[in-house]
Amino acid sequence: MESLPQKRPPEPVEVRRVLEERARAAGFDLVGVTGVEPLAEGGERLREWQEAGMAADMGYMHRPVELLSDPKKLQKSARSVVSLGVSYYPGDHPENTGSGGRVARYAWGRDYHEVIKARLFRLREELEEELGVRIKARGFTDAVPLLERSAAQHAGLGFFGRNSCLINGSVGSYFFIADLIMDLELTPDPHGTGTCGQCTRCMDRCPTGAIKAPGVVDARLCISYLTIENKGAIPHHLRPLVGDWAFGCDVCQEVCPYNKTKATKSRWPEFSAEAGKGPYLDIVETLGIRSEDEFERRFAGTPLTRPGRAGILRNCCVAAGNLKLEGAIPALILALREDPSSLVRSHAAWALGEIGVPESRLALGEAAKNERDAGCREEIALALEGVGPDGIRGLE
Ligand code: B12
Ligand code: SF4
Ligand code: SF4
Repeated sequence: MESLPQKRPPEPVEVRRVLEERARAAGFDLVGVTGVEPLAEGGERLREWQEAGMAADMGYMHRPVELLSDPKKLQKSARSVVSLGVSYYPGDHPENTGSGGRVARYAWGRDYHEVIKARLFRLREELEEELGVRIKARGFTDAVPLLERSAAQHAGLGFFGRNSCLINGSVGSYFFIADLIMDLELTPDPHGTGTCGQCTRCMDRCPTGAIKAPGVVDARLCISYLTIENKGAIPHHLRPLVGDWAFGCDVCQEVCPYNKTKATKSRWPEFSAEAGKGPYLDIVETLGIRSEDEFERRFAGTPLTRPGRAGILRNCCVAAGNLKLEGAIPALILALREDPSSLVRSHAAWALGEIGVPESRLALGEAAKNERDAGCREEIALALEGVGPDGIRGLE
């Protein structure tokens, strides 16, 4: 039987040109390409990070270094890694008027996983059409086991800041990284370069001292981990340092001179404050969410579903305690009495102790008699110790 004429694969340099054009038209701010060789230096740094316990209990970050640093493990036939950057910068937080739980900028709008994935698939289809070839590709952002910052640095998207974020000299660091691993050969880009110079602002200003060395963040101390990935209690000694952050943390990016001068607002409407929950959660309102269904109804389609209902309420308790939010006392008392989650009840007890007015002491005393969970009873006792018989905090 006569074989069909084989279509010649397009030249790598031509594919690179078409990619650039299409990716920019699709709204990506940064486009780069690298090969599929293992990310050796990133892998080495990952190994040290894991061995030092800095991955905390994030199961997916304990996977073997060989897997996380090798794009070919994700797709055997892969020949190139396309790394894309999209700015999510939605602007700066307005002043907290006193009752808000602060949300990190990347989470103000719609869930970026879904939003970006849809555009990645469209981009692949457009490339197939324009180049006239079938492309086998995997497209993802923040969802599969690959050192995305390392791959992006290899692809020329930027350099590693001391805060460990990838910084681009023209747009700063408020951008998501997305990847298309493809079986098509493209001309690679030179590695990203740049430097922090003498600056150490992020290390000096991190509220919890989580940046242990340049480019090394100990997740166990990072507010982003504590409020998002962490499923359990926020350690007592760290609670006061969390401040009013209710989801994530931007401090090490806010202080960065690259962001002060280069951050430009995202062109994607999905990442604007109006598209999602915006810069603050209403703490009192959030503390009243008692069921998973109601939580889903309010937060579905935003990144805030990640820590789950109990996680978000836990965070709001901590923010209320740190803000000494007397207006939240009735909501905290209800949470302490009625919430089905012991995680929420114990953090509500802590917050009431922090606010430390006679009303909180009464509520804590009553809860001490009725609480069945041993961990919560301990939290209540600690909170009562802190608030003297007159309702004034006595341990400061
Ligand atoms: C686990 C994780 C976290 C953890 C741990 C963060 C950390 N720094 O390790 C926690 C929950 C704390 C977290 C927080 C945040 N995250 Co996060 N996170 C990830 C995830 C899933 C893996 C990161 C990882 O591999 N960590 C392990 C360490 C060892 O790797 P690394 O931090 O990337 O560090 C690299 C450098 O050290 C580099 N390196 C190599 N050579 C050299 C040389 C020098 C000189 C230096 C300095 C570094 C360096 O090698 C390492 C390995 O790649 C990635 C997505 C992904 N799959 O990659 C997103 C990701 C890193 N997160 C992201 C974001 C947006 C955030 C937050 C800003 C969210 C927020 N506002 O709360 C914060 C930022 C905190 C911070 N300063 O890092 C973006 C970052 C985009 C960018 N421009 O850098 C990513 C890439 C997700 C995405 N697809 O967009 N995150
Ligand atoms: S995100 Fe916040 S807590 Fe984490 S390293 Fe940056 S400043 Fe520190
Ligand atoms: S704040 Fe300074 S040290 Fe930190 S990442 Fe930005 S430039 Fe680098």
